[in-house]
Amino acid sequence: MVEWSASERSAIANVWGKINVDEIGPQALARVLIVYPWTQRYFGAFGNLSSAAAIQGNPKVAQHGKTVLNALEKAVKNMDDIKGTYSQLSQLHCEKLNVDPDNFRLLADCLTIVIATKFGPAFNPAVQATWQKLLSVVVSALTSRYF
Ligand code: HEG
Repeated sequence: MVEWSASERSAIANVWGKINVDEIGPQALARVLIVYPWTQRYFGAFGNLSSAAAIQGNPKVAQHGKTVLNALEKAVKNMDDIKGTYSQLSQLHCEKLNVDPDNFRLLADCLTIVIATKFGPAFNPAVQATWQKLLSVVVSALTSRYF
């Protein structure tokens, strides 16, 4: 069971409150597809992913990036039961989508980089540590139905 202190809860709420899902979601997913090109294999139905510019201008990538970040909001709103919150989503990624769970961490890292770039000095090491704690619980929850 993950414990969250009052200051951790407020740091997460603060970061989340400054995130524009429609901007950060597309940027984070595009970054995954550009930096780790093997992840493109899951998005064969998304059309043109042939260059960084194509990925960044691809409306399906943008839409799915928003979907992913909207799902992340569920973790922020249910910090005391992230595993339960993502149980079905984990099963979907494992059994239907066949996504290698190592990729969850890659997405988490790209999201952190996008946020750090956007927020600048406000995203200080203490805030980063708490934010990454949240993402590591999310990654673990999304992986939980694989085993
Ligand atoms: Mg996944 C679908 C969330 C990482 C590949 N992803 C979805 C859906 C959600 C979601 C909410 C829609 C589910 C539905 O239709 O019921 N994904 C989600 C989160 C995270 C994540 C919260 C990590 C934080 N996904 C992820 C990664 C990959 C991936 C790393 C592959 C590299 N997701 C994937 C694919 C689909 C979804 C291929 C189906 C997309 C589609 O066909 O529209």
